Amino acid sequence: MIVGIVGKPNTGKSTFFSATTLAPVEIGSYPFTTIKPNRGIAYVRSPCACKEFSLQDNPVNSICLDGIRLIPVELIDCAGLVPGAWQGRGLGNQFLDEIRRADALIHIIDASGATDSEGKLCKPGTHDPLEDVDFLETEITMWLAQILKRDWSKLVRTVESGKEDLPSLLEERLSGLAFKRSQIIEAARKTELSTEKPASWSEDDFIRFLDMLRSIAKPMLLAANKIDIEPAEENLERLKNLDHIVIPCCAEAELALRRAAEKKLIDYRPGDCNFNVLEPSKLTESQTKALQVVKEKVLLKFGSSGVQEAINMAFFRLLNMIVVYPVEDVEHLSDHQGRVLPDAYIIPYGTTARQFAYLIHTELGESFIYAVEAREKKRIGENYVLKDRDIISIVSAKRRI
Ligand SMILES: Nc1nc2c(ncn2[C@@H]2O[C@H](COP(=O)(O)OP(=O)(O)OP(=O)(O)O)[C@@H](O)[C@H]2O)c(=O)[nH]1
Ligand SMILES: [Mg+2]
Repeated sequence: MIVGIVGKPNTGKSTFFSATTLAPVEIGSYPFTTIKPNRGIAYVRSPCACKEFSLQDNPVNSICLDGIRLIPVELIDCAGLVPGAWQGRGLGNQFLDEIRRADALIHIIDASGATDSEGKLCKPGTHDPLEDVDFLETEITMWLAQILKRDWSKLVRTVESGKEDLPSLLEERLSGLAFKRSQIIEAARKTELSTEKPASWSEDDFIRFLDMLRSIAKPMLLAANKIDIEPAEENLERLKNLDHIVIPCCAEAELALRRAAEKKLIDYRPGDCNFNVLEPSKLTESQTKALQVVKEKVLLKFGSSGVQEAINMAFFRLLNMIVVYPVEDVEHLSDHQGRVLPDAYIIPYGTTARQFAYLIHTELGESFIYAVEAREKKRIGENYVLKDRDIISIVSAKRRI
């Protein structure tokens, strides 16, 4: 699963991306700093099972920092999108193409209203960030409409002649966008449109359907960035009235904290609500001051910089994913080499024990016999639906993991 970082230019997308991936990407206070998308690895944060069992773990596919498990996930930092992009304005369709592969979107908003609709700097508070929410959604929907419009009447004729059904045709036509048949059916159901009679859809119905499909297949949350600049807090309250998850965010603060932690100047883990200065003598006066401002204006006020929370929300809430630990030995929670809780997988909720076995290794899925849930030491069958933070051992005809 991949999450796209999207929004109009100059809102802090690359700052957000860099803060979470620690990738050195270009950041600038002007529109279209990013032209080619950046791809990178960020981490979701989950309480590690090692703490619950008072064990010293040996993480392999993920990281454990003092009982907090950080599990790698993929992010794309997209180029900025301006109104009319679907008609080719700004970087136009190139941007829209980048979100094809994204399963969910984090919309970075300049909550301080210090950038206009094209991303040019303006006096804080002069642009209304609520407009940006509407515009981005419209752009994506209109882009979809444009893709489909070209051969819509042909699709309609094929459906009405009874040769093929609309969900299958649309899934095929939109395959590059990773839309699932079930999502297409859900969008039609929620908009009360008949997939058997698309000829009866008005132009308005067509757009309503695509707008619903977009919200189902590319779910989005809002990161109210630049929360450190007045009047972002006021706008945050207004953004919360919209029908979205909204997270106050200061990407710049997170970037400064992560960089200071990397240099071992402070003790800080992504998502923490505070930090400790480790080596006060190594900090310059202005660094100390800047960190103090971050602490007072962001961390203590909002509980975190919001960056990690946005990543977690995107994977755990928008994409409904869970964390599962595969082990071999349910007594010691270790693998065949004796490594304790080596791996943590992030997988969609609804995954069964057998499907999980397939995810680890095809052979393990094929020769699956049963699994054991480590907390209760209970035997579970192939259709057991895994829960968040389950620790399971899979017993197969060939080997045990
Ligand atoms: N005050 C403040 N400034 C921020 C914050 N996040 C980013 N910025 C600044 O906003 C400007 C734009 O940052 P970028 O990360 O390049 O923005 P972008 O959205 O990637 O821009 P494009 O690539 O042009 O679309 C830079 O000057 C950043 O330092 C924040 O949380 N607070
Ligand atoms: Mg950028």
